[in-house]
Amino acid sequence: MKRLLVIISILSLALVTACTTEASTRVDTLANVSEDGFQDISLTYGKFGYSFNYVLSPNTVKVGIPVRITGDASKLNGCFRAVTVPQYHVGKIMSSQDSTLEFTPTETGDVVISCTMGMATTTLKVI
Ligand SMILES: [Cu+2]
Repeated sequence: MKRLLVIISILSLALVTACTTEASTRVDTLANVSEDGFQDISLTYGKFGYSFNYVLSPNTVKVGIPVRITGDASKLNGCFRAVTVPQYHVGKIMSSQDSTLEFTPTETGDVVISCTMGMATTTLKVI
């Protein structure tokens, strides 16, 4: 019984570490503005500990300039393809024919990007 408790506490500690590592190792990378006036962001996914989540590259944009998110439809599977940006009321099921989402951030802060079921979720930083 005591051994079980020890195992459980080690496991939960590992989980907490895995979750905090992602946030604390985030490095902000600012998007360039393309010739047609968009801040281009690519969206794919990566493995964090035992779970998968979205990865944005770059992950930071400037307020007031249109943002274009392009999903990697060849890698996104299942509900991870159903990408939404609730704050700006846009969403799309990414496919090889159509894998872009556009919106213009109107305020600074973190914009949540998630799949419709909320299993994958990340933030785009607006400065
Ligand atoms: Cu989902």
